[in-house]
Amino acid sequence: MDARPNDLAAFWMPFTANRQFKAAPRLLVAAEGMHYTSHDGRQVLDGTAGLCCVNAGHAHPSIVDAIQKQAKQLDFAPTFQMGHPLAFELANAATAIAPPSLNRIFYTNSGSEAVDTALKMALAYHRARGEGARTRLIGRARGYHGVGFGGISVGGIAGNRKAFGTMLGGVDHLSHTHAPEHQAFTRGQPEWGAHLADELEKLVALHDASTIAAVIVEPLAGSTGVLVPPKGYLEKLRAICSKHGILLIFDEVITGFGRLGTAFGVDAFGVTPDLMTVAKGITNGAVPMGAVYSSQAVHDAIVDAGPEGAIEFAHGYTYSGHPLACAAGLATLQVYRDESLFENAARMAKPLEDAAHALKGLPNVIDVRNYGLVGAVELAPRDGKVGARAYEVFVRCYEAGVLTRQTGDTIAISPPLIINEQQIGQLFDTLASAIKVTK
Ligand code: PXG
Repeated sequence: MDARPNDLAAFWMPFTANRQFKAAPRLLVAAEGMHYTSHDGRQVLDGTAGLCCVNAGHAHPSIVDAIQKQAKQLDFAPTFQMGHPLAFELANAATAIAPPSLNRIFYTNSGSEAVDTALKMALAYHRARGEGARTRLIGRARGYHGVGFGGISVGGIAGNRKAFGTMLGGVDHLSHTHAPEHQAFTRGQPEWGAHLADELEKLVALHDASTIAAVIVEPLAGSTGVLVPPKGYLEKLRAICSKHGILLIFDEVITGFGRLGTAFGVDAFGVTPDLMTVAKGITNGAVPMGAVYSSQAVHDAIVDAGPEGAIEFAHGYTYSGHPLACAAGLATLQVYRDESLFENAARMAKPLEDAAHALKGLPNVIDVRNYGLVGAVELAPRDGKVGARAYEVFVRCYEAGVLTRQTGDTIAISPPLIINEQQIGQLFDTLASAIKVTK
């Protein structure tokens, strides 16, 4: 057998410049609290909570303990026509911290699966109510909803769509809300842009409401480079959806579980959707899990339809409600509560805002955006080489002991919710130094 332990060729890496990475790899070998350990033995401050998922910090003892115990107790149990107690317990605990109207939850294994599940729920809901012509789905430019065919269809990032053919038919998009000429260097929510939600009325006029199933947006767009919703924008979307019987889906895969200083974006912005997708922070990233929160109205319309004894919603995954994920999820929610981590995120939001906006005036910095524990510093792109400047800044930060995320020419920051002011200082000082020396 050819084991090739140090050969990097076989692993085809996701969302990675494979050739570039394998020429100069960055490997993480351990993690605890706010830090990773790199393969060359350095401590690296985690400015991104892994990929926005390790909200309670790495290797939290009670989460580790819960997973270990569960692996021994019940490694796997089906949730198709069977059940196990933890799946119900987590459903109760997870709905208890959500808006009261979102009191049903369906498990998936990732954010992408949660999105595709929510889109299918929307279609099934209208069909069950005798409005089966409502099949059109509306997303938004620059939206990121994972990588399933449903998610890339409603998503709005060209690079994630262009190689994959025609995707789902019957999809339309709203404009994104980013307008630097009106909003650059805004702290928190921009004043300008609520009117962009009126585009939904135009799409209703074009297609007729009777053909539209749902609108899906991230309350705060993450992957595209942190776009904070303009004041009044989400409220308008909600009102237009309600007026026309269109379901509103919030994709809270990043914004859920404390990222914005509240349990969900719903709480931060005071707007409640009919369906809400989550993942990442639900288990602190320790075991893969995603979920869709549903209103009782959507649930009941589907589940109460059809004959007794028939499967109402022909959808699910082998690992929906996996025991290890449920154990991790229950322990994670307990840690969030016991350690008041959403409150700490809210407390640290202002220091993060101040530290981020202090970078205004550095070379090539064209915008700074922030909300809760999410920050973004956008750099001017180099001629013909979008992303190259920010990539160099990202590598410099990593070499100087701070992990950031690069998306296009934006450096995004989304640290674990346990971060303190001194670590926020280290993070942004390192970022500032990297920006200063990057031509
Ligand atoms: N919806 C949203 C809003 C997301 O941010 C997904 C769906 C897909 O989740 P899965 O679990 O299928 O990857 C995401 C994922 C980043 C970053 O640094 C964000 C994501 C993934 C990787 C990196 O911004 N979001």
